[in-house]
Amino acid sequence: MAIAERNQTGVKKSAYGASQIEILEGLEPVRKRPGMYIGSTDIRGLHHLVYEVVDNSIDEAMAGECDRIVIVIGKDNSVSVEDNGRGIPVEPHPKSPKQSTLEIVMTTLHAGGKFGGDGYKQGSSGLHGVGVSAVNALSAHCRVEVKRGNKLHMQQYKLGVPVAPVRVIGPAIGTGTKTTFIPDLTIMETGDFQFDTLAQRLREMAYLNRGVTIKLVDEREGQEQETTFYFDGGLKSFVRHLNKNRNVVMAKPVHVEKKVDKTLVEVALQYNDGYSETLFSFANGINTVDGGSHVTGFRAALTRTLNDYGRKTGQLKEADANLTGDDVREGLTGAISVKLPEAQFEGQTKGKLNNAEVRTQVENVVTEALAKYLEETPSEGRKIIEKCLNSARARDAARKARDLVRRKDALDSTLPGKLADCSERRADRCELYLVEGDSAGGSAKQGRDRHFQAILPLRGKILNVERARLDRMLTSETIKDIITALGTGIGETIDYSKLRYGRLLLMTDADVDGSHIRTLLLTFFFRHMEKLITNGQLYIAQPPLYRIQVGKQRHYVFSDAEKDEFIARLGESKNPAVNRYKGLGEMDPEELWETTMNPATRTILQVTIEDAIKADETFSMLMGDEVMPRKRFIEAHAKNVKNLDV
Ligand code: 0RA
Repeated sequence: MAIAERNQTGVKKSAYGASQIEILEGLEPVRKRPGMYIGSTDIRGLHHLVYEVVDNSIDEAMAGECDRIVIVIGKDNSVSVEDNGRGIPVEPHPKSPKQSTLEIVMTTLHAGGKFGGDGYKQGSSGLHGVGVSAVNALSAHCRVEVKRGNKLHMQQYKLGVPVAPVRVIGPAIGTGTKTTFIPDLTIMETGDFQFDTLAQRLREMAYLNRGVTIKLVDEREGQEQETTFYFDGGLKSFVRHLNKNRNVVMAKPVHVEKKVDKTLVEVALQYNDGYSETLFSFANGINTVDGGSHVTGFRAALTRTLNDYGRKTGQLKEADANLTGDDVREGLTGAISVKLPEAQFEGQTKGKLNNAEVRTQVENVVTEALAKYLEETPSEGRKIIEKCLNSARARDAARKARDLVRRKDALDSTLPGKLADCSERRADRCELYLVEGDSAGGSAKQGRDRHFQAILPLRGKILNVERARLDRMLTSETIKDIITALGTGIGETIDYSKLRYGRLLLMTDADVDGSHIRTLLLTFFFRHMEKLITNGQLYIAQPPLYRIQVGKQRHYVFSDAEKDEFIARLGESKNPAVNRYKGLGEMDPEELWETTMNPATRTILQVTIEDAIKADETFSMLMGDEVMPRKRFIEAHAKNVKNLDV
């Protein structure tokens, strides 16, 4: 047994081994400032602990030494990660001959990297490889078992401090490493691992490491479940998955994996007949949300290769302008992964790859693979170029439509006739309600505070088109009215400084039509005025579903469950009059003001970019040709009003 003493940070120190003290000092900073090492101590940080341990096994898989990783959430709220790699070395470390390498790895900050040779280092969610020692430091209890040289070695730790030296506890067949930890809840705010969150990230890791089986098991009482990820196709499987609700233009994704110098480049892409781009990029397993040199190289290759090919086949005529980057992005689904020894990240969130050499490496790999694909499958090549030409034409038409909107603006700066504007002129104090239907629009106009609230009624179906694209959206009178009312213009020349309202509120009925209109509007804002969303200026108004009148008192509730609860609480003697609103139009101006517009009493939901992305996905599903998902969606949502927030 180790004799424990306390230092000033409350870390219990084991008293064995003089050299130990130095190393223990090494883990103190992690417990002092956990946020610096794992991002936060909330649920995200908790999951980060798991990813950190899994990353080490992924490193071993990347080295080609491991093809199976099993993660188990235990009954005791522990997590164990087991792999069939070579096992962390247990031999004395050359630089510290009295200590097992395993112990140094577990108790020294950043030790992982030093022992990993010149392999690629995997990283998690923006915090790159702080090492399993950080997890150890933040664990009430941790245990590592290593199968190596036909022996099972083991060491245990408390708060990162070894309980005893590494020991052999039995024989072993095969090799591998198993790390089990229970987070220290005096530092971590929660120990409640979320199966679905872990599964999502592990799935991503499986896509990025083809041929590796990743299994997640939940053994906690009452929530027993498991899932296994294995993707032989790597990023090709990923792209197929992303396109699963869309109509693809190519039978199979183009897929290439190639090593250039020390960089491993993997790319998969497949066009669909939609109008947006879905592009994921990773560097050493980290999702590079802000792109970087690998994405730049990819885009350059795509534009150049498609132009070259279009010219060669004659689909692109001499008089035609080159396809632009935007033209080749429409309907593109792609995934890029690079693995390199010294990845450099930049930006606030470290989400952008900075290594300049990667640009040409990716560009060359993609150019070669794509040119070959186009040569070998000319029928697909033709379809892709045709699609890009369509995008170019649409962009041209959109430009003309936009000019029209602008010219109209210049000649006649009057606001839409249906707009009931507010009297306040300072945009940041103004709100614009976009209201479904003329009748609700009328109530809103009467009920509002005209000083700062403006109303624009939206009549009927906003867009009665099967396939909404920018040019068609812009021909919709309703969308033109919205753009004119907002004052920003649209497209490349959009000017947010001209925005006439600080806040935009979508007010639609709680039925299928309402949800359709809301999905369309969210998609429009997501695709054409994304900044309104990222600035947090877009909201969804929440009109009540029921009015419950008891005597002279009126109460409003927002769901069936709330209504049932309210009535149950009233008890037997009361006789409430319950009124279900079929639409906003049934509310009189006072009710609309009180429940949905008065800042003091209303509930409004801020639209996040995730909401908008979901709406965009729903939109593409609703507009797509696949009938079943659309039918299922409409059936599911016709019943359940709560889920209409798509
Ligand atoms: C460096 C060298 C060797 C194995 C590992 C790292 C290793 C680390 C981890 C962490 C989790 N699972 C792991 N599996 C392996 C072994 C080198 C050799 O045997 O020659």
